[in-house]
Amino acid sequence: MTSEIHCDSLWHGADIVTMRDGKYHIISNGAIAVRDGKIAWIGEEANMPVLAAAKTVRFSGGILTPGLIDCHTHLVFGGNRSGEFEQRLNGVSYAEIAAQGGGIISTVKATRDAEEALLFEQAQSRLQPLLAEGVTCVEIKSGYGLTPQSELKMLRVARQLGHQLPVEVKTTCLAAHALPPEYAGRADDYIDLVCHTIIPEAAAAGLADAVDAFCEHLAFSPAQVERVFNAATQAGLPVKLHAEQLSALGGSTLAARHHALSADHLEYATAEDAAAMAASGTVAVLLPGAYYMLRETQCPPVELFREHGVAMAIASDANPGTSPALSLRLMINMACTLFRLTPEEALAGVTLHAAKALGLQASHGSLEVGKVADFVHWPLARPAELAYWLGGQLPCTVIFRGEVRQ
Ligand code: DI6
Ligand code: FE
Repeated sequence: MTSEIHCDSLWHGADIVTMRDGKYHIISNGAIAVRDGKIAWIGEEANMPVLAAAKTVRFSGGILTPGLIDCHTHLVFGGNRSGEFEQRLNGVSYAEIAAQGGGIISTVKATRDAEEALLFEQAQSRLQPLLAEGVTCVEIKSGYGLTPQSELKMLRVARQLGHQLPVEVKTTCLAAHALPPEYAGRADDYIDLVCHTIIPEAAAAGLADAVDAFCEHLAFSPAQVERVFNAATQAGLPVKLHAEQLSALGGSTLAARHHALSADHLEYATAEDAAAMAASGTVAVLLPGAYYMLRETQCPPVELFREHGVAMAIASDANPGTSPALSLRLMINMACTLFRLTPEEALAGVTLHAAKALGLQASHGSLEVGKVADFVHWPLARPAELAYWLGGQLPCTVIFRGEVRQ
């Protein structure tokens, strides 16, 4: 006797790029059955069991991929720095701009001054283009408030975006992003504030899913980052780190020692860092937008990450200073052209490996039974097209938690 499987919806008529194990693993003429927002069955349509589906959607060809995941953004901020971008291209030096109160501190000032509602509205307008190109999950960091009050304000805005828009949002407390001007010359005192007040308050309010820091000569030292990590662990939060972006300080090895979900940027990472990250399962998040905007010349050591078996993710790093990027698909292209990832590696970088960088690999990032039914239909011949087309808007249908997203 055949037992019918009951489900809410059935999707078929396309090839499925599952991204299981971070590989394409294509199912030709596939079908996906969804129940309670999760994948109840997936496989070749020809092998489908008897299904009673409340709704059936038939695509005429094309491919289905997991929903795209942007695992590193700073989407919430006040103002923007297009004026500085223009000044620099007109020959004004970075030091002169900084002396006029420009750079990251100008974003801190604009973010502190902005009402929560305005921050929400502006972040939403930057998030929309990401959603339109198939993003179903996004991480958003604080880090432009740098006071308990304004860091929590940024995190509340990030949470609200997740509550009001059809997208999964993970929030990260990046209070240790830059030294606020009122703490000039007293970095350790500011780290005290981060460890004793900002992180515990963000954690107690349920506003942070992780803690991040910026480990660099112009930001915080490995010793200061270690204090931040210890505070995060005490608050029960996993850690991540901006590491080895401009110089090799061993931040990624430090992150690995603290079982970090990810170390991000990594242009200057070494073989030792790669080995440490492999041992701890720390994901290497590569950010080609920042590399491009800063006209960096040293690429992250992709070959070392491959050799050591470090999972690589790709993200937008959307921020007003070094990566005003509003397209994750453009980042996929740049990861291939600038960093020499294969299109398959780059797609894994915005699906399974991005999920892993957020601690979500058990529920997101690939199309498998039991995972959340977040997927995208693209009227494309093969997944490499996602890496190939440069800019523009590819048509797509986004299915979020088992429902078509309008
Ligand atoms: N790395 C960066 O490149 C940015 N932050 C970071 O941690 C810079 C952010 C900014 O300039 O606003
Ligand atoms: Fe960043």
